[in-house]
Amino acid sequence: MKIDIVSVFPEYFEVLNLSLLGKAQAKGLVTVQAHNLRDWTHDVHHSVDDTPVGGGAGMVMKPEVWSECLDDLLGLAPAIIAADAAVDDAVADDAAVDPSRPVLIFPNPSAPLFTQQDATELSHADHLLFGCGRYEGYDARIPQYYRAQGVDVREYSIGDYVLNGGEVAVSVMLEAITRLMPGFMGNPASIVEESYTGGNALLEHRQYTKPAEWRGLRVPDVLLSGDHGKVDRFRRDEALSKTSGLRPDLIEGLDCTQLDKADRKTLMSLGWEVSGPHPRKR
Ligand code: 6GU
Repeated sequence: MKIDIVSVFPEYFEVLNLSLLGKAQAKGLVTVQAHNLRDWTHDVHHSVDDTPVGGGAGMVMKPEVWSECLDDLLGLAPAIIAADAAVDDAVADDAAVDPSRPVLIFPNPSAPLFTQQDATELSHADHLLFGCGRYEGYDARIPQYYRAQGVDVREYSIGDYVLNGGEVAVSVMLEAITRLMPGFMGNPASIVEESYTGGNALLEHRQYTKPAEWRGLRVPDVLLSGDHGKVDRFRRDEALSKTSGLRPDLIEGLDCTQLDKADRKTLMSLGWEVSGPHPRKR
């Protein structure tokens, strides 16, 4: 997988050379290149932003600088969109990735939330290009234009809070995406078990290691029993009750046909109705 990142703070991404992503780069699994947007400016001040049309606070990133940069990185020639062209402004954030098409991703606090499902989808791409906005954002015509050029353009927020720029969001998304690539993780089974994975996303059960007793606190006896069936049931029930309390929205998204008899019993004891297609709070 080839990953390009465009930012006015490319040094921020030096952290990506550390840890597992650094190892994946050394193994040749991914190449990550961070580019400085200002390298595509022509004025003495290397300016990348301008005041918002229509007024308001802050600055907006200029389309001309971005287009010179993105045309270079995507190997596209400049084009003019016809005045009567139907420009698709839809935010196609959850379509399947076609590995032969580059995916252009803009972090944006006003976009749909980035989820594990998006990370899984994007882990199948051959070329990801991230454009980090700063200040109040970027000119809305940039994603519009590249969509019109046939690029798979996506915009994502990483949560309901505001960051100063897209850099942190890009490093979050990259970590979520790259760890799902085949060959990245030492133990792929740990991905299957973790929270948010698969169609039946639940928060993960609690974990313990040895010693069985530490400072007066004991590991639950069932985990020491050696009875794998009982251990699995205990963990599954804990995942269900934890999710029911902290993230009822995830319980509402479960497919009832995927629940076994014991799951249903546990959910009913937690106050859920499980006779329909999805659980409903009683
Ligand atoms: Cl993707 N960008 C910024 N600037 N702030 C955010 C965000 C993204 N997601 C949540 N907050």
